[in-house]
Amino acid sequence: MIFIFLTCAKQAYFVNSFVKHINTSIIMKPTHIEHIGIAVNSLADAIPFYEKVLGVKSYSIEEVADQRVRTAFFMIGQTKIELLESTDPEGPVGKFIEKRGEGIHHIAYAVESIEERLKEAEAAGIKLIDRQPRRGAEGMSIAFLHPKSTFGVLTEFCEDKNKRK
Ligand code: CMX
Repeated sequence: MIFIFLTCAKQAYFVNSFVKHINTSIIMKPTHIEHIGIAVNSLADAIPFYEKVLGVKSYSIEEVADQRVRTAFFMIGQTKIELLESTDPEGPVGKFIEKRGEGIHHIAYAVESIEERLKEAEAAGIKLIDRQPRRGAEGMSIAFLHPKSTFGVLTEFCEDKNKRK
């Protein structure tokens, strides 16, 4: 009993010390995971795994010149998989693959009122890559938080302004 109590107390101590630099009174409440971005060397090589092995059809292939990537999207439930092929070795995905190889590149959360969410994130002490949203794939408004502020995970906020009432 004492052992369980000590273990729980130790865990609570570590969790508290881990998050103490963040203003935890801010609650952004993403509605869902909009997509998971996966960096690949080649869309042509990666798409067959998703289509033939997982059995999900790519519904869109789009170049996002601003981000120096070509993307392929798959819908799985409410969440998409976004494959990212670099169009420039000096772009964010080109550099990522050069350093780390293929793999999970970012997680995108669907949020409402993205401009407000960015202000809140900045107020919470999180380093922003984009202080203002920009246009991403599928016409979404997107903005990134720096992975050094988000425990090593490149984090994207994403809002479909066309869905706004
Ligand atoms: N996830 C986690 N860490 C990452 C990362 C990622 N995706 N990309 C880079 N890093 C880390 C690097 O490993 C490196 O860490 P160390 O200092 O410990 O080695 C550090 O961040 C700096 O990396 P870098 O290679 O020097 O790259 P930059 O600082 O020039 O850029 C980043 C990093 C995240 C600021 C840049 O990639 C960026 O602005 N990303 C946002 C835009 C983007 O990724 N667009 C592509 C997707 C677009 C879409 O979905 O449509």
